[in-house]
Amino acid sequence: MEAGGGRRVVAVGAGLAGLAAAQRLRGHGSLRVLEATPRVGGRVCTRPFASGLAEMGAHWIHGPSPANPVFRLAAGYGLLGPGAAEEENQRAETRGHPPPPAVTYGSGRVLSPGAVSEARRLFDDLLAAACTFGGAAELPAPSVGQFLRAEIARRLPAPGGSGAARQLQLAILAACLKLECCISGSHSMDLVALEPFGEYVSLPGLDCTFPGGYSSLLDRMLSDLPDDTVLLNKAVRTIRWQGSFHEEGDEARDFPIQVECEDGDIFLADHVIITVPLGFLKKHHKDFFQPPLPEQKAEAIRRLGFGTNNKIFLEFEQPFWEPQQQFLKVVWEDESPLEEPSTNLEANWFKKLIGFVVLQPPEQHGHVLCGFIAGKESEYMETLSDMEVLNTMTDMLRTLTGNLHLPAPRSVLRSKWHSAPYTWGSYTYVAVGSSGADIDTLAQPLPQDPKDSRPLQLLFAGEATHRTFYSTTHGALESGWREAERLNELFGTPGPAPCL
Ligand code: 6YU
Repeated sequence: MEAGGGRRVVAVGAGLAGLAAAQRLRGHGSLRVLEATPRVGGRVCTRPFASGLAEMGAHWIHGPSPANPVFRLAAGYGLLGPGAAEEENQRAETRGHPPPPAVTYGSGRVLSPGAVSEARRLFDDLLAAACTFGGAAELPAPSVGQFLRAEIARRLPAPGGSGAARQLQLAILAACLKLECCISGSHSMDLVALEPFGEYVSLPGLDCTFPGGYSSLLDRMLSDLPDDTVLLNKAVRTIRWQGSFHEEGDEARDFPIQVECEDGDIFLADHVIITVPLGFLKKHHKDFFQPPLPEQKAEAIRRLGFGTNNKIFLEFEQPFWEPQQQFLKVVWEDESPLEEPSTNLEANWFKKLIGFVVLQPPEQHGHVLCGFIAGKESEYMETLSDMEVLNTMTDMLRTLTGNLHLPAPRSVLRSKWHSAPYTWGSYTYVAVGSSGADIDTLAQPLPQDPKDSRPLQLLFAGEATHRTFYSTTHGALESGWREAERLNELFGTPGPAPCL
């Protein structure tokens, strides 16, 4: 049986959005999900490392609470640890930051927790203020970064008394800005638009991880699909739409869409759900679609931001941190958000690293730190060898801890999302010059005319198409369900019961 009484559906990409769409269209026999790489999951990618697992992409369920579809699905599958089920955890408002306890290293010493939390409180207040400009007639600055820096200059005027205390506050605020770059996946917060910044919705709940790895969710979703639904190593080269492509055989007929793969395979379809990352669309949309996308959609693709956030995992023989410490933060004491950052990537790339999450529990993972680094420095890191990264991390940690004999890590593993040819970056942000409306435009199906006799030829899903949950797994999941439901409605067939 073919989808919706003979209609044929292809989904491009088997990340969360692609598998979510397949999940909701399940039962429609002709559905095919074409995935370029040898595995499902896309930016959800769990790898073995040390004695445990390393998440190369998505790490946490951000806001694990009933409003989060990833949380509901994972909990329904029984994939979460006992902590995640506690109602107290589900109510916590953390805005996505890893919880304390943390230690903050300055340049060769541990910084006073009081000084760190004073600066952090100021930053959190400013960040909350940055979320209040939705629909404002006049903006104090075009970008989040410019707004924050102007406010920092206003709140911390040039010193009368203790210049050293002010410099420390500025250095901590510079580190807060770098953390925000990782969260937004942008090189600088000066690239992130101020007006729509508050549109992103943070769900309540203490961020949690998957004890069996994030990929356990994708594996589970895949196992629910009929065999042969997902075809791996099947990179799509061109999608020809608004055409008339004839198929011979018992039920010979014309299809409006021809999907051509890099290996020469051809799939004819009535509907294609495109879930490739925005980074891929930015690079390839002109040749990927024939005819090309309407100008409005192409503009949205150009305007929206897609930056890099990478991880560096370091395995140690023995921990140099205390057992209760879960986050090692980094502050370079001579830095300030009021000065231009260094552009010498070769000499200073490592200074963009915000710190390390300690993978828990050590009985499962060994003694492993997971560092986060965003932006051009992160992209430069991808060009280095493992040994160069390991040596730089060792030198950096020796400088930060003041222990020149700190043993080097035993091994290193890092992500390289910027050079991944089917991703080209990490996740979406709303860049200066774009707005939430661009996300909606990207999400609109084609052809635009709802009265077209062959409607919903191209449908668009993926995290970049979710106006309030962009950049997250729950945004990706919900977008896949959304586009499947759009087709189910057209077919007049309800999808399978939603998973919880
Ligand atoms: C989250 C988190 N997280 C860290 C890092 C990264 C991401 N995210 P996919 O790319 O998965 O699938 C598309 C598929 O298409 C893929 O398999 C391709 O191979 C395939 N494809 C491409 N071209 C093709 C072709 N031509 N033919 C066939 N196939 C093709 N999200 O919830 N928690 O902790 C993190 C993190 C390093 C890289 C993350 C996190 C983002 C998610 O991973 C991501 O959104 C989804 O997996 C995407 O799924 P998809 O299906 O759309 O695409 C105010 C404000 C702030 C806004 N940001 C705040 C939130 C911060 C986000 N959190 C990030 C933090 C971490 C650590």
